[in-house]
Amino acid sequence: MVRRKINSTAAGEAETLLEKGATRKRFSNAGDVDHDSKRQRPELKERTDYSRWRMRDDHGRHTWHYLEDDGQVKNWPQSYADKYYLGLPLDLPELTKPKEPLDAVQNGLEFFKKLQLQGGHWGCEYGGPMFLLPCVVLAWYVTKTPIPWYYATEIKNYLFARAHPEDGGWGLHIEGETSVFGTVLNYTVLRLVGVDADHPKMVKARATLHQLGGATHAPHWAKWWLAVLGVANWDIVNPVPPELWLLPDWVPFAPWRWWIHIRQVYLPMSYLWSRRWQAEETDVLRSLRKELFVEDWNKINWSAHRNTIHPRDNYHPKSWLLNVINSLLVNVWRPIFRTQALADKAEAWVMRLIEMENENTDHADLATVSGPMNLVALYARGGPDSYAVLRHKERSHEFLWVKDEGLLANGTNGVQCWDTAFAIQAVMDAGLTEDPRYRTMLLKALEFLDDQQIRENVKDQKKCYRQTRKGGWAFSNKDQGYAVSDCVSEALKSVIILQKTPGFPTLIDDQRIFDAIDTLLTYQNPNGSCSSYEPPRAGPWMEMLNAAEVFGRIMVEYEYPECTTAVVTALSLFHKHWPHYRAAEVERFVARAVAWIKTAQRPHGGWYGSWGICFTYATMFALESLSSTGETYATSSHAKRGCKFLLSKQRPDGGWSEHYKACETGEYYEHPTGSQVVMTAWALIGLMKAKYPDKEPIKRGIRLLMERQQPNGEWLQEAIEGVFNKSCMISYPNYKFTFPMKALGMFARRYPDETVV
Ligand code: LAN
Repeated sequence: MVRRKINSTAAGEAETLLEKGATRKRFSNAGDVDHDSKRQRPELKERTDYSRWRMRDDHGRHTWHYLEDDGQVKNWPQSYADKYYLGLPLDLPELTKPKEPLDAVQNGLEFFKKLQLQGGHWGCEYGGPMFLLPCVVLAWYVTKTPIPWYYATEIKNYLFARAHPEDGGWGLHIEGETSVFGTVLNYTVLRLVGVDADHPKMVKARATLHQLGGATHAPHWAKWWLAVLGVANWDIVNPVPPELWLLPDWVPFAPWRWWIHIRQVYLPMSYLWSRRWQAEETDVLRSLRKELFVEDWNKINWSAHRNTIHPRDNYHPKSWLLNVINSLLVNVWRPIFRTQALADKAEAWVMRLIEMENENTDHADLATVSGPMNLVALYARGGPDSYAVLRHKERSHEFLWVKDEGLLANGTNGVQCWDTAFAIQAVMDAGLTEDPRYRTMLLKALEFLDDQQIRENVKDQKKCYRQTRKGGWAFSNKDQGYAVSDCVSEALKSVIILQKTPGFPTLIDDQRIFDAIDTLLTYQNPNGSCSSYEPPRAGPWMEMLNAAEVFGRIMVEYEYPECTTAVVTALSLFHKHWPHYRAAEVERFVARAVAWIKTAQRPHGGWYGSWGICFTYATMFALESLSSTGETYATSSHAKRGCKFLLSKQRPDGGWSEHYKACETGEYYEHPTGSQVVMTAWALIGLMKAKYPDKEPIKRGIRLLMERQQPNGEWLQEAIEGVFNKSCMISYPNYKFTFPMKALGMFARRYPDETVV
């Protein structure tokens, strides 16, 4: 059983070879990265041959493969999707130029259809954050995982492509200004994959890093990684005591109350902190001690730099309370009261929680920070050969993505369910679900959602503090298995829409739909709103304990208009078709949720968005919530103010273009590069949902969407679309298809006689 699983992916191939002791044979000729300080480091190649990369989809598990063998290349041709991801020409014919918005949707679908994967969903790069690839590569390095030359080469290419054009450093995310966090970690990655310290780009990046104060000025997470590498002393890392997990549940700040991401990250972080675990020394690690610091490494007063941080990295300065707690933990708790027995007990419980995460996700883990960190913790616990370590290594490949610029790490193991749900809805909004041209595509998409529905709650749900999830959908895939309020909702809506369309089969029976509803109904907060993974388990005051410095709003769940709206619309659609199932609860839920939406409106009329940029995104959702209970421009002052807000931001060319600075500051900012198709689509959808009566401004936006569409039906990538924790941006490349198509389709149905261009 174990063996079969381990054999199942590309990484599996590597691991199996590793077990057989054949790794060297496979990788050494190819110049894989060498971790043994006694051996010579290989030369990196300029680039790989892009015609040899393939993305394999196995039930929504995505892994990239580089085919070195010509026979394999022939037997496994590149798909359109592969070529598209890699930026290779698709050679698709020009389509008839659209006259009407509906033609534009059809051209868009013609293109998008070709990108559908065999398993019925869509793939995409899900990059943006610049600290994720380091998590994967550093975890591999310290666990002595061979990194094949083609990965190393494309990692180098990606990081060089994404270095700041002027100062050569890296930011928190791809569009951000250079920070110590981004530069320390990505510089380290480059060195570990074999780039020389004398490389001109490294010299430049190092100079920038030193100007910013060097690694002593890095934020907590970077210091933690450097301590794990042995490039910094553990004394520079603010405390991450695992014994917090021993606190009784009633304690107001007990970790089970934190936001799921922070509590999952805290587990391996605290385990390794507690053990002060460090990787085996190598030449390159020794050299990094000289390269990353301005100070003479041997003379650094490590503990004096626990709180040193460059202002650019200090988005959320630590509270006075946290500083006091940290200092007590360092000076009193650890040296005087923390017995070994207590540390052992805490480590054991934290490890047990990691093991439960292993079981519940088949070692895929929640996301790209906790996953790699868990790998290191499991390696530190049981050495290189345990099943948990091997399976983690194998699954870590699912975080990776290859694109024209090189190889990066995605924010999660993909966007499968989420993008598929929106693709179905775009077709629905255009009234094309019964069109035979899209039947196969839609049927495959439905089959995918059928396959990906989560059928059971996690084992020991209470013990590991997980939310009910039965009947739900995750953002990415079932393996990851974390239901999210809006992911469940969007997937459920799409399933209902298709299953209620004549000619589509009922793959998901009523009971499974009810399971989804039962889970959704657990998501409402006392004030009527919805959060993401769980209802909040503590208040925003918990940010006083936010130690990460680089992110805001990370410690607990908050209330989100986006998530709330998704649940409202899913419940409303469900209620229409099943008017008797938990009817009173459903109605009450919707009424309270919409009432909450009104309270969250800002004085300027917009709503603050937490997962897309920013007011435009959330205002679209909020207006949809209002319209679901009949509140539109004509009937509701809230809808009216929302429309006015959007219209006040329309640009002379008819588009919208909010900049990510809005997420950081809470004020609307214009993007310097001008109108963006995704943002324009969001604003138009919001206006149309609110039934804004004047079609002229809407028509101008629609015209912009049509003008930006390429002759083959696609739209090109523009500025970054998504965000998390206020400060970090993340790409949603499929939004440039799904939202413009939705907006165009809605327009076509509302104004069937308009030609626009
Ligand atoms: C995501 C991606 C999807 C997103 C939506 C469904 C769009 C949203 O409506 C709810 C929240 C959710 C599920 C979400 C939460 C935070 C994630 C997982 C991410 C933005 C993708 C990456 C991010 C994760 C926290 C990255 C790792 C970084 C840490 C700070 C731990």
